[in-house]
Amino acid sequence: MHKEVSRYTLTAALPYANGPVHIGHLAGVYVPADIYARYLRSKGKEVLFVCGSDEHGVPITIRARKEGVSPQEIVDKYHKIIKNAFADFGISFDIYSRTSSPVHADTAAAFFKTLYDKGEFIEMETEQYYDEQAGQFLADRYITGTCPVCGHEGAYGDQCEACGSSLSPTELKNPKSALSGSAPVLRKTKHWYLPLDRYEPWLRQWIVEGHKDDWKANVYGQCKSWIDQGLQPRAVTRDLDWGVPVPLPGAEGKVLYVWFDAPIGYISATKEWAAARQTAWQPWWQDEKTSLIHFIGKDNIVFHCIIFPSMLKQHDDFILPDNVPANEFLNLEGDKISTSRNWAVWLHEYLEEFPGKQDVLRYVLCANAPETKDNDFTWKDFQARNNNELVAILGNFVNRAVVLTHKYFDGRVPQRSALYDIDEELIGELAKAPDYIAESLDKFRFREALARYLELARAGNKYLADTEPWKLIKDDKERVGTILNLALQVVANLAILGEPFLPFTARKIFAMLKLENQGWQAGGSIDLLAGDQEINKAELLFEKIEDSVVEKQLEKLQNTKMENQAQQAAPAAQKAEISYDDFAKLDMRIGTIVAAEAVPKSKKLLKLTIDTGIDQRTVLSGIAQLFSPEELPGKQVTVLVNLAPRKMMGMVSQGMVLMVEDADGSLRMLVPEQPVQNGSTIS
Ligand code: B3M
Ligand code: ZN
Repeated sequence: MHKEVSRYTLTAALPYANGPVHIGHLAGVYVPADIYARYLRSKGKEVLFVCGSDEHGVPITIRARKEGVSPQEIVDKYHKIIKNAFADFGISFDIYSRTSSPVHADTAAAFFKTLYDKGEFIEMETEQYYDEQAGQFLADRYITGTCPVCGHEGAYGDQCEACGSSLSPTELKNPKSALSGSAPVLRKTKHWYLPLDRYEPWLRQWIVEGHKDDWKANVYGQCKSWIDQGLQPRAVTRDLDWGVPVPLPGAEGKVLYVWFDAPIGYISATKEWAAARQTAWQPWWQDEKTSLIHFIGKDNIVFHCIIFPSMLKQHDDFILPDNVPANEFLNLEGDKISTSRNWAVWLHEYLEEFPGKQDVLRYVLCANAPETKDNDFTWKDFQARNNNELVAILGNFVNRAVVLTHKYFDGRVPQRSALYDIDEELIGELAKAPDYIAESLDKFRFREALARYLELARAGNKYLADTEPWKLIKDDKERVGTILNLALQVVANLAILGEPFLPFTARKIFAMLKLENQGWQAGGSIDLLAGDQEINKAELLFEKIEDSVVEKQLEKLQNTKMENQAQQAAPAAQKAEISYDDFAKLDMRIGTIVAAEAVPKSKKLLKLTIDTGIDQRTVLSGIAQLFSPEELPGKQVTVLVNLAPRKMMGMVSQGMVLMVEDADGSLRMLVPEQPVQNGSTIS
């Protein structure tokens, strides 16, 4: 980005108010966004950091149905929980708003109306599924049926979770409404579409050519492939009774599509913030010198990089995002985080179990952030990072410097005298630290920034270990004074430079040193603390986490797993009887996987080449979540070899790998207990 920037508008994805937030949210979006916001503020930049609850859309109505309450009750409940959790973790939003607010309804409706009046929308009448018993049109998620690709019976109107194919509701076989269970009928309905196809040349120029070098590779790659595949008009309205009403005559019963209104929520939140301060909101969204940056998870890329910018562009008086540093996903103990399976570490629960340890979680999530690929959170790693890094390096160093100052100098910062080489080395390292860390932050490389920050604490720790002031104190108090002076200056720097990452810890260090945060630019200095200045007693920053604590957390997860299994419906009922001849028609054999590769655009499928003993053939199998392609060659599997070839994702699958479905829905491969010759039959 080469433009002159005089202020920053930072947005963090608006979480759906349909459940509490967990570590995946924090690691993917809110911790990096908060670090960035704090960093810019520390640099003296003008920053507005906005967020709020996303309270519209089908995710909310589905949750309400599940809990048997109204959508309003759902969003009221979760808005409060989410807002508190963010505040508890020090996520420093300037405003945390909500999309059910009146200012948002007005802002979103006006935005729609402006585009409508400019003739930007296409009006189209299509046929959509309608539930006659429930008396309403059905959102994609409210329709289930048999997947046309893999035959899975519980596929949704927008996606089959078994094979990963993205679907449209009319492709489902035997569609059923989730509202009443009845078969839906097709009815005509009118909607407004944003003609993304028309914006393609502009999008190509703006993103593909314009942001090749400054957007993260994962973000740029996704955008480019969307654009290369050709964009389609997108409906921006829905037949639903929950949302912002479409502000047109004759549009009763229609609301704005949640992905149309939600990003406008960033603007509404800004308006609300500005109104409360009686200042203007416009500079934050309409001044070319404002840098707009969206922090999101990877599943929101298309909305923030293609659809919302197109809306802003057509509105014609808004700035566009300079960057959209989206992250990948965080897993938990090797398994995808899932709200419905309660496979998560919930923020409010963490705080109950680890009171006062917000920074430990912030630290671990940043150190492990899924920046370039999906990553795994494990309790063992949490413990190791706490014990080996926060306690042993950062905490230990700060503690030693402060304790020794009290022991030898009555709690006053000693004066410095002659400097030795080892001192100059430390000073050199300190001097470069602010730019060194900033270089990573400016590129949204938060893990790297944190590692560089820890290097400074490590250098301080090593400095004390090498100079051994406790051995010198008897003979050379003056030298010890120099050492502790420098050590304390490093401690002060650790507070300044650590504040974006570890705000609670930084506050404690500032209090110990009786120091104000003078901001990032003051970093690198060895004159933050004046000689003879009094400091407070050492306060414990971090404490060791014992094995028993980690084991308790693992046990909790294990219980979740077992509860999930117990909750699963009873084993499926026995199917209709068949004759032996029916069975004998199945040609099932053991084969060996000779090659495996990912299938582009499918999260579930892998393309396997299997030696069946009869031939080598291609079989597409929905096991991508279970295995990476590298670990498969050489494994034996059971294959139904005489299943009619089927086309999936543009390839032909000649057979089916047999799988076992566990009670919790997880899949296992069915393999012989000992290797057998390829082609061996099952009977
Ligand atoms: N609520 C989706 C999500 O939580 C959506 C983000 C809106 S950002 C404008 O992943
Ligand atoms: Zn399927």
